[in-house]
Amino acid sequence: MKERLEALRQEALEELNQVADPGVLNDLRIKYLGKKGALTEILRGMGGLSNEERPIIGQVGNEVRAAIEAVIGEKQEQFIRQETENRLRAETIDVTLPGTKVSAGAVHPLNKVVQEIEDIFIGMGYTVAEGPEVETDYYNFEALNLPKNHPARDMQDSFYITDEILMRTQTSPVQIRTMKAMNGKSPVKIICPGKVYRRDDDDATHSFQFNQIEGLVIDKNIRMSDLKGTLLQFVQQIFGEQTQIRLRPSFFPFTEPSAEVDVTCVQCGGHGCRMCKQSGWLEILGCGMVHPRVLEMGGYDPNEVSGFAFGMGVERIALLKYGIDDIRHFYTNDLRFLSQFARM
Ligand code: 2NL
Repeated sequence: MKERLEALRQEALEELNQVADPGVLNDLRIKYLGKKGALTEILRGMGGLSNEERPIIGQVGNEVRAAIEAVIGEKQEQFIRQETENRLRAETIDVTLPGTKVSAGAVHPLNKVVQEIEDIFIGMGYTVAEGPEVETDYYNFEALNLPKNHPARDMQDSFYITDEILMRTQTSPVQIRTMKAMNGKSPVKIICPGKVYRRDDDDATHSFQFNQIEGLVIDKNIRMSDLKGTLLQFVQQIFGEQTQIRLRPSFFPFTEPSAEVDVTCVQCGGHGCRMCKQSGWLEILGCGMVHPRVLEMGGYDPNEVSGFAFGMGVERIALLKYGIDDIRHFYTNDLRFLSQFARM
């Protein structure tokens, strides 16, 4: 029996030493040490041994078991080490490789200027108001003191959808809507940014669709000097505090009196250069005191309150601010152009 045990130890150790797979190792463990394994099988014969022989054979049996278990334990540890090593090797990353470039978008320069203008007026207590781009003839013209057949309606050829519905030609209808919604309450202090539409042939300075910002203030005792002070504040914030303004008499059907506003040239500061055609001045917006008939149509009593209004083209402000020579750059989405504004 002792010989059988020694032979089993020999056979088991030889076989175990060749194992290269954890699954096979487990099979061998069952084969030699399992409940129905070879070792148990041999030891089952111990019942027929004498009292002297039994402890000796029992000890040999335990030694054989211990020897086999030791080899299995070693093998198991070796497999775990091997597996960890393999995994680490597979997961190795080269931290010196260059990363993947992520290209981030940026706010469009036109929207940037809109946001900047909004911020300036919000800082002066204004609220931003928006409204529909498809308008009725009434809100776009009639309520602005431009009755049908008024010659000024030819000033801006419009995109009509029906006889009564058109693409708005300015953001003023938003202001009329706001006035009506206020039910005669004052003060009104709003700016209205948005897209407007005119039947122009596109060129370096014209587009059939462009962005406008209009402003409207209504309250008791609003005077032309309030308008002038507000505009001076505005231009000094957007173009720099050295900027000055001048008002030239003009005409709009919805304001009386009306004025055109020039700023000292952003390029030469007023000395005269190519940009300002040697005049030292650049026209940037139109404005005036709200016409009494417009106040009335908006639900206000012109004997109680007065107001001022102004309107500017965002593209023109952006052209001047950034020294761009063609508004078509704003619409063609060339990244070589747009990316220049990403970090400004
Ligand atoms: C320009 C001139 C202007 C207004 C817009 C306005 C609006 C209401 C009442 C009175 Cl509700 N006026 N808007 C006034 C003067 C000029 O725009 O050249 N825009 C590009």
